[in-house]
Amino acid sequence: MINEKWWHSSVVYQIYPKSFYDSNQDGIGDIQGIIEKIPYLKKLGIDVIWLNPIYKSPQVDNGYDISDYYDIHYEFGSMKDFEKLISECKLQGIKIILDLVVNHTSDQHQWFKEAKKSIDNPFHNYYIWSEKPNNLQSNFGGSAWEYVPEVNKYYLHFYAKEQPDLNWENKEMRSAIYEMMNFWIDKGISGFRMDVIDLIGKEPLSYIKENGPKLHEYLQEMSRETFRGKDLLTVGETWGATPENSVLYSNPERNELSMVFQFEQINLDKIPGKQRWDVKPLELIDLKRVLSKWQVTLNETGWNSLFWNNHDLPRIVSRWGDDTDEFRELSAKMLAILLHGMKGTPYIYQGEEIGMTNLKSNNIDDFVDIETQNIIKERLRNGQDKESLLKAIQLKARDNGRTPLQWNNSKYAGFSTVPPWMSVNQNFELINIDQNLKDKNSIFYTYQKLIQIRKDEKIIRFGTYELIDENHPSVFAYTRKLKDETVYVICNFYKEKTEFECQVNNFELLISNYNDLQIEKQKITLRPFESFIIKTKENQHEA
Ligand code: TEU
Ligand code: CA
Repeated sequence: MINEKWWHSSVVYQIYPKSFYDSNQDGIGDIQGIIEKIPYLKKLGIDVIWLNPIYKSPQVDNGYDISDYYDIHYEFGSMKDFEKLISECKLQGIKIILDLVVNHTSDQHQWFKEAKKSIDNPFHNYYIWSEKPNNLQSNFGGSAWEYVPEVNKYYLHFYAKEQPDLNWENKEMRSAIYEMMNFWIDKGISGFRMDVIDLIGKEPLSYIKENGPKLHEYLQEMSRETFRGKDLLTVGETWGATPENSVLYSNPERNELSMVFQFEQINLDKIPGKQRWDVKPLELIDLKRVLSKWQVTLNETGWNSLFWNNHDLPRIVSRWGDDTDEFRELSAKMLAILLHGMKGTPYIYQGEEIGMTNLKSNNIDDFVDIETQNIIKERLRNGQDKESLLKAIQLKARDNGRTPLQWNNSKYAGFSTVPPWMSVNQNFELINIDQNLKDKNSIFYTYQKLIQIRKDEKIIRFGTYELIDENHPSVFAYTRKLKDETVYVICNFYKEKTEFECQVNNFELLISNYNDLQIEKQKITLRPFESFIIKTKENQHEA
C-alpha cells in the first residue's frame, strides 16, 4: 500500500489562461479573470489548478516559448496579480501548479541571444549545436535544425525554430533551471506540470528523443535540488511513456515524480506509425486493454493520471462521444463516469465539465495554432487535397480545445465583450456555464458529483482495479475492490442499446447518467450511453 499523499484524493482543473476569462476586455484571458472565477471552481469542487504557461513570452507557441522564467507575460497580468491568485486560491483551499517548460526556451530568451553570439560565449553550450544537421524532424514540421551564421552552426529545435532546445548535459544550465524552480516553489506554488519532460535526456545525433539514457538521472537530480521532501505534486508530460518505464517515474521509492501523463490511449485513433492527422476509428476493445494495463501496472508501485483532454487535444465528446444534440450530454457524462471511477488523479480541462465540443469550422483561418498552420502548409505542399486535410484538422487540431470558454449566451460567450483572440465556438448559446449551472441534470453536476464521490469513497481512491467482460463489444465495465466493498463501473460506450450481465443484488447507487436506473436481476439492458457506478458490501453478489 502506498503512502497516502494529498494528490491521491485531488482533482486537478486545467486552465488555459488565454481562453479562460478576459477581465479587462482586450480579448485575451488573464490572471485577474481567473481570480474572478474562483467561486465557480470552488463550486465544481476541484482541489488544484494547473495553469498553462504564464511567463513572459513572444507567444509563438502560446507561452511554451519562454523569454523570461522570472516574469509574467504582460497580457496575463503582473507578478502582483499572480501572487494575489495564489493567496486568493489558498483562502479557498485551492492549490496552484505551474507549467515547467525546460526542454526549450524562446529564441528571445537572454540565454539564447547570448548563446548565438559566439562559440566562446558562456551561454553557448546552454543549447545544442551541430556543425552538420542530421535528418531529425521538428514535431511542428520541417527540419529540427536551424542555421546561425554568427557561429556557423545549427541549433536543435524539436518544436518551432523559435523554441531552441536546452542542453541538459550542461551542469550550469541545469543549476540555473533548478534555481528558477526554487524561486516559484518559494512563491507558494504546489507543484509543476512538466512539459515534454521525457525529452530532456535526448541524444539528437543518435536520433534519441524520448527516454534518453540520462533522463532519470536528471530527474533525480532535479528532485534533489528542488522539490524533494516538499510535498509537491509533479506530473511529467511523457509521450514516450510505457507502463514499464512509467513505473520508474512514479515509484515513490525512486523520488522522481508524483505521476506522468502518458498518451497510449490518446494514440489509439491514429494509424500506427503515422501522424495524429492520419486518423482511424477507435476500437473500444483497444481502449479497454490500454487503460486497464495502466491501471494494473501502476496499482502498487506508481500512480496514474486520468485525463481525456488538454490544450493539445480535440474535445473528447466530439472525439469518442457523440456531440449531436440528442446524445451530447449522455455521452459526455458516460466519458466522465468511465474515467472518474478509475484509480489515479483526474484532470479536468476547462470546458470539459460542460461538454464543450470541437470547433467545427470550415474556415481554415480559424485554426490559428502554429502546429496546425505548419501542418497545413506542409501537407498542401506534399499534395494532400484541401478537403481531406480540413477534415483531419477539424478532428484533431489543438485549436479545438483552445476556443474561449463559454460562460453564457451573450456575445462572445461571455468570455469577453470584444472579439477574442480566437474564434468562439458557434454553439455557445446552447452550451455554456450559465445554462449548466441552472440545470440540475447538467454535465457540470455530474462532474461535481464525481469529484465528491472521490472524496467520500476510499475505494474510488485506492481500490484495486479489474476489467470485466473484456470482450464485450460495446460496454466498458470494471470493478474496484477494497476490503469488503466492491464498486462496479459500467458504461455503454455507444448509442445503441446493449445487454450486459451483472450479478448484483444489493447495491448503493453512487452515480448514473439516467434518472431511473433499473437492474432486473442479472441482466441489464443498457440504454444509449447509459453508465453508472454502484457499490456493494461484503461481496454480496457472490453469495
Ligand atoms: O506538447 C508536447 C508535444 O509533443 C506536442 O507536440 C503534442 O504532441 C502535439 O501538440 C500534438 O500534436 C507540449 C505542450 O503541451 C504543447 O502545447 C507545446 O506546444 C509543446 O509541448 C512544446 O512546448
Ligand atoms: Ca485580458
